[in-house]
Amino acid sequence: MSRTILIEKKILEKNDIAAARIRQKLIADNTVVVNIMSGPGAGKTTLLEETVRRLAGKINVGVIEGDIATDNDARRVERAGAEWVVQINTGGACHLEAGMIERALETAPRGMQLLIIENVGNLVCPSSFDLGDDWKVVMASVTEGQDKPKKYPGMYRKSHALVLNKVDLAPYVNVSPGLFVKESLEVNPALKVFLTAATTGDGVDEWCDWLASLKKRPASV
Ligand SMILES: Nc1nc2c(ncn2[C@@H]2O[C@H](COP(=O)(O)OP(=O)(O)OP(=O)(O)O)[C@@H](O)[C@H]2O)c(=O)[nH]1
Ligand SMILES: [Mg+2]
Repeated sequence: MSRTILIEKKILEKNDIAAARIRQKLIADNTVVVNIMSGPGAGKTTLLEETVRRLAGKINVGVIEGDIATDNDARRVERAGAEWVVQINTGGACHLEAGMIERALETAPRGMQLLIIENVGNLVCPSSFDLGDDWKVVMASVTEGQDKPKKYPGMYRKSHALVLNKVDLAPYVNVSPGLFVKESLEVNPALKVFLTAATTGDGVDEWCDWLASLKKRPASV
């Protein structure tokens, strides 16, 4: 085995051990963990702001924000009313790792029902790292173009749901949301699909209903 592959294998093994510890820790409170991944700027934080506003008073939601730099996203979600938010700055790494989530959880309150993790904006690396999550969500925006699901299939294959955002812009960028969804389902037919315009709120209620209905998945799945 070449040295590069060996090092990559070791990094992923270390990550998996930390992810297992996270699952063990969160099982006590039955906290459902959702990992949202997308390319930069698809609208993750905008959707989270709307989500936090809608779920306030119904579900106890915590948020972990992942970015290379700045705490802008944590401040946005906090302003929207999130009870517990932590910003992770990776300092250059293009994805979150389980060890980072473990450290962030040290200050988490008890009784969190839903933990939403916004991963670093990147369509490739984040899906390789288990964060102790129960549900993985790939978010895309129509402005990326409908060829992206097949060009970046890994994240689509590993996800349970697709949020196709910025549908309000579809007429201006010559993209068909229906075709985008079709291309996505050809990569992963099991994806649960949401069409949203996070800035206008379109489709966000359906997304929030789904989040509120989620159960923890067995650790082995
Ligand atoms: N027209 C339109 N603009 C949107 C929509 N959702 C988000 N935006 C805009 O897209 C830009 C990026 O949104 P963010 O929510 O910061 O995206 P993000 O995925 O969190 O970005 P990173 O965390 O940097 O990867 C902002 O200017 C938003 O106002 C939408 O549904 N329609
Ligand atoms: Mg963001």
